[in-house]
Amino acid sequence: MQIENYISGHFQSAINGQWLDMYEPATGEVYAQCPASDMRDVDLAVYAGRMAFRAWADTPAEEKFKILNRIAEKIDESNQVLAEAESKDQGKPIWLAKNEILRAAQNFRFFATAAMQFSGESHISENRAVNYTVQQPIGVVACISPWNLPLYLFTWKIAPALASGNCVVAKPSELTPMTAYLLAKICVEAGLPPGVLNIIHGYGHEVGQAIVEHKEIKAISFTGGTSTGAKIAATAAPVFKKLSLELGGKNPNLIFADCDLEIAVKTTLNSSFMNQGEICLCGSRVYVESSIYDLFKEKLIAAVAEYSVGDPNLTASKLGALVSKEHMDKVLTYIRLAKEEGGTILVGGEQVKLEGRCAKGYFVMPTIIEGLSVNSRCNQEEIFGPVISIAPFETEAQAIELANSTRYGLAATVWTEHLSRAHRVAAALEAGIVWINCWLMRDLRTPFGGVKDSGVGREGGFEAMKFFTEAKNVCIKLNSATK
Ligand code: TXE
Repeated sequence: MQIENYISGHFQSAINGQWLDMYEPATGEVYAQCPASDMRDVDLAVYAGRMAFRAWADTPAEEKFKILNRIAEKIDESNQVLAEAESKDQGKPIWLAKNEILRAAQNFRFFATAAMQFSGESHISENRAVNYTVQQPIGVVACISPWNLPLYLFTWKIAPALASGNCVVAKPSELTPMTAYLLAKICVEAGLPPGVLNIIHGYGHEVGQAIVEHKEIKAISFTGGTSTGAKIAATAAPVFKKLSLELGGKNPNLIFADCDLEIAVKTTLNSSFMNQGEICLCGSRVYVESSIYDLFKEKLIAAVAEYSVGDPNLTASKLGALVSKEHMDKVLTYIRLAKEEGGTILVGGEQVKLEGRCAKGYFVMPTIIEGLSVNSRCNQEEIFGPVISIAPFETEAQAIELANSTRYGLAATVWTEHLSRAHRVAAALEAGIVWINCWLMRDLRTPFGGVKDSGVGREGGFEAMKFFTEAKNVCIKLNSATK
């Protein structure tokens, strides 16, 4: 099976006729191909966006709402098909994919409404002038997304870009292009005008780089690795393109002795290992107040035993396959490094060899490592797999210091029933998102993004609508009373 680029409302292969193989992580087999596009396909897509821009920008907000909401409805109608495709392409369990596809529809529904709510401001200057701010769409913008939550993160960028009146050139990860291709088909069915959204496939360092370099693309919304984000910034900054960079994380999970222990253990299991640990918001460094350290550790280890790794098609599988052989090898290398750095593997630490159709799949046990120093590479670098480190802390101050001890600052989780402590710790943490007594609770109106090496800018709600528009202030002088 060969999937195609979606440009100007049509499906077509790359101009160069090149293809790249798509693997099913659960079986290690090639199951399809996607275009290996290059600069020429980007030129076509940008031209299509330019041709469609004025009509789309001028489309009344209610009409934009109807089309974007229709896309949301069609995503919901295709939930099972999209979930199976996502699971096959990325390796995650189907039950988890179904939830993510639900959230992809919510992205389109949420920003469909934003199209009708988003507006500018006005300022009256002491009766001498009226100022009004217009949020004008930028034109043709780029959305580049990663392989961990493919359709969810793809729609998270595309929906606000379209709702704010832009035309889009979008590139999913070459590791997980399938649901982006299926979304293109849904957009045709929903009546999205040709050229408003253009989806091109291919390698990041080729067609991704070509998108970033294209002189007509004035804003780039990117989610992916910190090193890639730096490369994109180096290309885009000298030509003053707007950048939204959602990058890596190494998120702390602080467990205080006064927490609700059962809930903290149960949620920590998910925040540590959900989606095979391939979520930038996962809490990969667990710090526990020393008075409950042994008890918490014992309960967490016991709970991990229930967290089965298996065929993503099976409902019983909590964890599926990692996204690629290269990524599995990277994660296993970090586990070996952890031992060299003095860590002790409390549970897991091995590749999982399954039988039958998954015998050649990329599976790794959920792994808990104890005894790593705060500055060890395994505590400083994003592993992005089902691997966490655990360690005790003595005081609140020490917990905060440990939490803030990496180059990243994306998210943090705090478990305490002490109200003042919750606010105090949240204020002190270097993170863009802090969850107290919960994890991954998401309100799409809230700002989403990190500090330090976790990125630049915020997505979500009107933050996203502002990113994809330029604010213009118009100041009208009021004539004096005599005229
Ligand atoms: O990201 P990449 P990957 C982290 C995690 C993971 C690492 C690499 O540590 O191991 O990033 O993951 C495109 N110009 N996160 O390989 O390489 C690429 O084709 C333009 C955290 O997915 O950054 C893909 O579409 N585009 C992250 C997208 O960028 C380029 C989630 C992401 O690829 C490009 C995923 C270039 N030069 C990974 N090079 C999070 N914060 O959620 C690549 N791309």
